[in-house]
Amino acid sequence: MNPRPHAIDDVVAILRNARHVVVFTGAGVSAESGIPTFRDALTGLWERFDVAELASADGFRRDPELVWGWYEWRRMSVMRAQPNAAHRAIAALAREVPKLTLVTQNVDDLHERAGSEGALHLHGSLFAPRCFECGQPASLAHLPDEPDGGRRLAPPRCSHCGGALRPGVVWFGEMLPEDVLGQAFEAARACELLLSVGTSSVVFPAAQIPIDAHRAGATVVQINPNATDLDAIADFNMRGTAANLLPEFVGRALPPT
Ligand code: BV8
Ligand code: ZN
Repeated sequence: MNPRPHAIDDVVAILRNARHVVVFTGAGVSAESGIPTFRDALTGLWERFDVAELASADGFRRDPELVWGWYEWRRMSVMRAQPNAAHRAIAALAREVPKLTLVTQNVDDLHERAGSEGALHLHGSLFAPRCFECGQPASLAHLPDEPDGGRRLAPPRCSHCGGALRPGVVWFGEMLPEDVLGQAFEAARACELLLSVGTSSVVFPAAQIPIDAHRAGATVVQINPNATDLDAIADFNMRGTAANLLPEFVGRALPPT
């Protein structure tokens, strides 16, 4: 269902007058680049595992080759994907509004490849592995090895201590990077408008960002084809996809080039 036309006009008017806009993204913003969202990613070969088996330190300790293989498969699919119109619209918006803070739960680099700078990655990145033992950052072979057979892949070894490398993401049960999370909450409490794009709003503390923006008096606009827990507090719930709706907002809010 397309959002009510006047609702888009209202949001465009707010966007035009906002001094500080926060854009808060989840896996849905990369869906139209062909990247499965977090729950979709647990399909196919991995459908018999639950998230705790793959996206947790215990899961990695239990089976490092399964977990490393899953993340390398995801990194490979990101490297083969392209940013979509939603990523590009967010990058264009940042060039036009006085201040834009991009806060993402995503671990892909599609915002950066679309031209966004300084994105706050609450849950880390597929492109910043580190040693599971000593924490030493490591670099990865440009293209991952093709995970063999059932997608199992032995993690490379740390050059410093010989420990296994782990993905540079925040797993369930792990703390988010404190400085990044602090900056995200600060922006949420200072902005006039927060656009929540493509997130199920179920994972905390990230899901607290739009709630704090709302409590601080910001207008909260949600873009998602489905209902989420954020529906209850969003001022506008736009039922649609990121690559369709964001370019429309941005196109109407920005002066014609
Ligand atoms: C922590 C990186 C504390 C890894 C991820 C109860 C209350 C509060 C907390 C908890 C609680 N119970 C458990 C917890 C803790 C837990 C949590 O929140 N669990 C949830 C399940 C309840 N949180 C944690 O563990 C966090 N750490 O709390 O530490 C602590 C305290 C003491 C000591 C130590 C620690 C850490 C959470 C981070 C986990 N890592 N990602 C990786 O990527 O592998 S989270 C991961 O799942 C994603 O990053 C994403 O944020 C989240 C949800 O995944 P998805 O649903 O796929 O993605 P998304 O949410 O973005 O949803 C997709 C949406 O897009 C859908 O709504 C869909 O409709 C929409 N969509 C689809 N297509 C489109 C679209 N939208 C627009 N356009 C489209 N085309
Ligand atoms: Zn090490």
